Formats: sequence, structure tokens, C-alpha cells
Amino acid sequence: MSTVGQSVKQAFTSMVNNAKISDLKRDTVEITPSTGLTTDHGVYIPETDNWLRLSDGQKHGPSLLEDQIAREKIHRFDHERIPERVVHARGTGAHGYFKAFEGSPASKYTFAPVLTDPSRTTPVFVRFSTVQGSRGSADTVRDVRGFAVKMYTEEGNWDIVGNNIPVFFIQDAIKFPDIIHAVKPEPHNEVPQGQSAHNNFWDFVGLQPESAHMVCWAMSDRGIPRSYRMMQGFGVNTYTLINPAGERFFVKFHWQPELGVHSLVWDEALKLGGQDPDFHRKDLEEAIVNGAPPKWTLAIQTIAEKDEHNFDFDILDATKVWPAELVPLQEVGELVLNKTVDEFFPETEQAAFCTSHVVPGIGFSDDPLLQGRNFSYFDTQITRLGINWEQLPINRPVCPVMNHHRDGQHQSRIHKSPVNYWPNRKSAGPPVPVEKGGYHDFAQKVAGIKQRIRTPKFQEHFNQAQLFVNSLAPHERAHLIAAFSFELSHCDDPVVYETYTKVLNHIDFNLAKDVAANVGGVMPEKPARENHGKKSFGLSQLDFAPSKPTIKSRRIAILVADGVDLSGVMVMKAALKAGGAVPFVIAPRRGHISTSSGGENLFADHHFEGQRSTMFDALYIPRGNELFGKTLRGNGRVVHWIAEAFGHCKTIAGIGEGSKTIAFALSHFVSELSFSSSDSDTVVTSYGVITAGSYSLKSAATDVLNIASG
Ligand code: HDE
Repeated sequence: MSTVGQSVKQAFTSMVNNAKISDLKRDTVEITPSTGLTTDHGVYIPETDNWLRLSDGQKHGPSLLEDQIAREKIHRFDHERIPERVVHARGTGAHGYFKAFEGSPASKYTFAPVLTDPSRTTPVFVRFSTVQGSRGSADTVRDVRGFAVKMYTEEGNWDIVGNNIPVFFIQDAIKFPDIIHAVKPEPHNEVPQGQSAHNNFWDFVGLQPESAHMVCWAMSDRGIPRSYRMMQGFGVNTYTLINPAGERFFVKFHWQPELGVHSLVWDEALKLGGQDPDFHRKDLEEAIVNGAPPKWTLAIQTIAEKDEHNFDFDILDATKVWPAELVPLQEVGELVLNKTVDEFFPETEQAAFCTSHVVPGIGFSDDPLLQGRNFSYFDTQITRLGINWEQLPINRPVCPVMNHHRDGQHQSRIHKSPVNYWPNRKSAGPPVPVEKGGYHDFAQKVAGIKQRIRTPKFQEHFNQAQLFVNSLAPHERAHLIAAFSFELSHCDDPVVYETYTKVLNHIDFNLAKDVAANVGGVMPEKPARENHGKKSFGLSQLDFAPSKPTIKSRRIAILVADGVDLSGVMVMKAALKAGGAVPFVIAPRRGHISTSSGGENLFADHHFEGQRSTMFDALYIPRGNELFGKTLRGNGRVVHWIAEAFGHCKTIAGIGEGSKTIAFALSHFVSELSFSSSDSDTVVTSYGVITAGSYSLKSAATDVLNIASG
């Protein structure tokens, strides 16, 4: 999958270091060619292929239970699996760092050095995930993506356990088991996997109108990101910051990707689910290994305590965004992921996040979803990893840890002290409570009556769903209609899809009509409520186009066959590499390809059948001799590749025979294009032909760079 070999990858990742990577080295086992095989108790093993058995040398007799080596091997294997995460089971992770910007505006709101001190490099581990599917489910399914960040600060670990969507399905943590039971595979047959397109999910959200806003986000292009590197992250919940003067601010956290926010189209997502279920995992690794470490800017939105009630929504309600027009974003620092893990299980699988892990200067709010989460995460780690989960190498802080917690399964620390309680007769000795620099809870005045209620502002559910739908670009809206229609058409209980089309009419009359027409829902006669007509910045993905267009880390397929013009390939490859893209040469076979000038001096990375257009962002077909053109045009996979890439709005470029091949493949779709010139040079996108006819190779390369980055 990568253009560099394993040794280069190791060389690259071994260069990366920070306090956490050094800390992990304590437990990293180097394995050299001369490392001997041993049992777990350290005895060398001369043979690991045959169970000790009775035999006369000709016939097998019974295997003997006394073979402690075989027994140990099987025992260890039998217990390899641990429970998967109850949600977010499927994921991948990487190491990196966070650095506050020089003059970070965060210092007005917090004294936490991680956000304010630009001289610090804070090690970070990030795990991305999908929510619904099991550990082995496909990456590209329609789902919310997890974006969990663990910062190993000098004051302790700080976890921002976020998603790629800024709101959530429910307002109160007590509903979490219900929404998750509803979206997960149905209990009677454990179907479907990695999908929300089923009766139970749509039944629940149809009866739970507070989900409407989040459902719109999940059905939008946000639900099918192109890459983990091309999506935003959001803390979602309302946290607080405390400044040196002791003033408290409500805060929301946003991660903004350097590469902009991009999505697959649904047809690609569906196909990739089968063609390359690890598409997003491989994409993250490929970018890091090829020297394009993904980056995000951390931005905060803050509201002073005194302004808490100045909005027509409750700022503690996780089903609401804080519109950027009302609460501007302030950029405070940068996150970079520059190292892949050495081993998946001990690092990514054993990584455990906890919303309750905050550091001095950062606190919670009364957001009822966050309050429940603060209970849930620690609790779930006990089932998954055991009570000493914070001692696991990936989870332990890089600062000192010392207290009177003791024992429990898998205790790995040996405490040299005769007392394990406080106060004790050795009170002059450590560990003693630390006043200065310790975590002081904010002195918040609270009064109330114990009751199970939702306050009035928590009862409005459609204003922001409408704001989101209004803010979409026309193609995003079309995708939204298609996604609702796909999902509801997979529900076979009429009560379910009829109920949901009625809910849609509370969001947008035309949206409800379009979906109802597709799925046989209830066709509304008039809007259930007026559209307020408002839009907000930052809800459409188009608002996040990178300031400078880039093709960095984009995968470009160069289709070739025997008889290809070598220079055409090399010029384009060089141009793409200069732009930071990752070109792959694909041919009828992997190996050497003979070129028009003679000799076999072009090496193909893959053969046509081994890859699909869906795995690439753009396509280029160079010049070649007649045999070259005939081979490509006579290959159904190539013709399909071009047509499919065109259908998925990808940039397609061709020169000479390459251009003729594109014309041949697209003749059904773009009849108005003139491809007749035998040596015309062509760059096509779904937006039209960029040029045809007298077009130089160099300008074609430039155009590919410009277009692919658009
Ligand atoms: Fe989670 N969530 N969640 N969640 N969540 C878990 O913790 C929970 C919520 C999120 O890569 C679990 O370690 C409750 C919102 C991510 O390891 C569990 C509620 C957001 C991950 C849990 C929520 C998230 C989890 C399962 C409602 C976005 C994966 C395994 C009150 C801000 C972290 C685990 C990783 C994982 C509980 C709602 C994000 C059971 C009770 C809102 C990214 O503790």
C-alpha cells in the first residue's frame, strides 16, 4: 500500500522522538535475527512445530498433556482476545505532538501550560474510529468518526474524546444505552454490521426528536470522510477553562485539518467497504510513512460565565453548535501526527481515553452528557483492560504518578513503603497532597431541587437542524437527500420510514418531500414549521477548503501498458511528487513494462485487477504507441476505471493515446467532447474538459496539480 518499503518506514519512524516515545521504549522489545525462542518463563525452546507424542516412529500415538511447551502456546493463544470497545470498536491510532502557538489567545482563558506555553512540545496519541461496527468492520461505512486525543502533559494526561461531528444524538447520558442499542446490529439476528440503515435506528431517532440535528450531520458527507486526515474533530461537550485570575469560561474544542474537509461519495464508500476495508487505516499510515504527517489546528470557542444564558439555545446542550457568528473561533495551537505505532494491540487497542481526565486550568461544565461520560469511560476500561489500565504503557503519564491506590489485577508497580493510606505516621514522607500546582475544583455555587427534568431550552430540537440543512451547498444537499433515501429504503417497516419522513418535515419541507418521494414515506402537504432561513459559517464542508490548494498525500493512478512513452510518465510522476502527491503506476501486470523507446525500464507498482479507481484521487494516462492504446482500450477494467473515476468527480488527465483511451471510455457520458485529434492532450474532470488539442505535457501536469487540489 505504501510507496516506501518497510526498512525506510522503520528508519523514518525511528527518527521521531518525544517524552512519550522515550517512555514507551522501557517496554519495547527489540527482536534481532539472533533472538532465541523461549517459553514465558524464559527457557530456550529447540522445537515448536511438533507436540510431544507417543510414536513408534512410523505411526502417531496420542499427544501428551505433559508437554508444557505446547500447553503454554495453546493457553496463551486461547486468551489473546479481550472485549472490544462497546462502541468505537473499529479504529486506528498514531503518535504525535501538540504545540501552542506563540502568543496563544488561550492564555486569556486558562493557565494550563499545554494550551499557553509555546516552548512546550506535548506528546500526543490519537485514536480515530467508527462507532457502530465491530473491530473487524469496514472503514468507509456511513457513521460518525471518533477523534480521541490523549495529551501527555507535564501536569498529567488530558483526554479530549471527540468526534468528527460537533453535536450528538442525545442530550442526556442516560439515553446512551438506548441510542447505541438502537443503532448497533439488531438483537434477534445481529444484522446489520457497520450500518445505521435499519429499522431499529430509524425507529428510535424518529421517536427522539433531539436526534434530528445530529442525524442530519451523520447523513451528510461528514458520515463518509475521504480520510481521517481530512476531517474536523470536535470535543462536542462544553468544558470550562480557568484563567490565572480565577475566572471561568465555557469552552468548545475544534480540530481543523490542514488539508481541508473532504468526503468520499457514497458509491465509493460502498465499494471501498469491500475492495479495501482498511482504506482509512492504510491512508493514515501511508501519509505518515511517506512524510506527509497530518496536521490540525486546535481552535477554541469561549463564553464568559456571565454570558451563559444569553443565547436562544442552552450552551450546555450537546445537540447544539455555538454558531461561529455568535462565538468566534480562536486558534491556539497545532497537532501533528508523525509516528505510526510499533504494535497495534499494546498501543492502539490498549489505549484508553477518559473524559474525566483533565489537567489544572481545564474543567467540566454541567453539560448532562458530559457528566454521564465522566462516569462511563473509567468504568468501561475496567471491563476491557482491568482496574490497572492506567499503568499500561500507552496510558501511563509521562509525569510522576504516586498515590495509595494498590493491588488489583495486573498490578505492575512495586511501591517501597510500609504504609498505603493517608494520613499516616510517616506524614512527613511521600506521597503527600500537593497544594501548589494541584487540581483545584472550581468553587461553583449550586442550588436546586432534585428532579428528573429537561429545562425549557433543552426542548427545542429543530432550529439548528434547519440551520445545518440551509447552510449546505447544492451538491451537499443532494447527497443528504440521497443518504436519507438510502437509509430509509433499507427500513422495511412502514411505521419507521413514515414516522421519519414526518420528522424531516419539521426540518425542511422540500427535503421531506424529496425523501418521501424516494422511499414511499408520508408526502407532506405543507411545512410542519416555517424555515427561519438562517445559515451559519462552518457547517458546509466547503467552508474548510485549505487556504492554499494542495495535492499533498493524494493518491494518483498512472495507467500504463507495454509501449508507453517513458518520458511522459516520468515528467508527470516528478510533477506529482513535487506537489507531495503519491503516484502509483498500474499496468496489466506488476513488474517491468516495455516502453515505446525499447527496453523494460518502467516498473509497475500494481496490476489492473489488484486495484480499483475508488482507491485513488485522480487518474493520468500518458502517451504511448499504437499497441499501448489498443491494450488499454481493449481492457474492460481500464475502461471501467476511467468511467468510474469520472462518475466519482475525479480529475482525469490524458495525453495522446491516453487521451484517446479516455475519449473511448467516456464516449457515452460526454459526447460533446472532441477527442478526434489523434495526438490531442486532454485533462478532463467532471466539471468538463480542461483542454484538448495542442496542450503541452508540462501544462497538463500543472493543471492536474491545480485541479486535483481543488
Ligand atoms: Fe463515548 N464512549 N460515550 N462519546 N466515545 C466510549 O469508552 C459514552 C460520546 C467517543 O478511541 C466508550 O473506552 C457515553 C460523545 C469516542 O478509545 C464508553 C456517552 C462523544 C470513543 C463511551 C458517550 C463520544 C468513545 C466505549 C453519552 C463525542 C472512543 C469504549 C453520555 C464527543 C475512544 C471506551 C477510543 C468511547 C461512553 C457519548 C466519543 C462506553 C456514556 C458525545 C471517540 O465509555
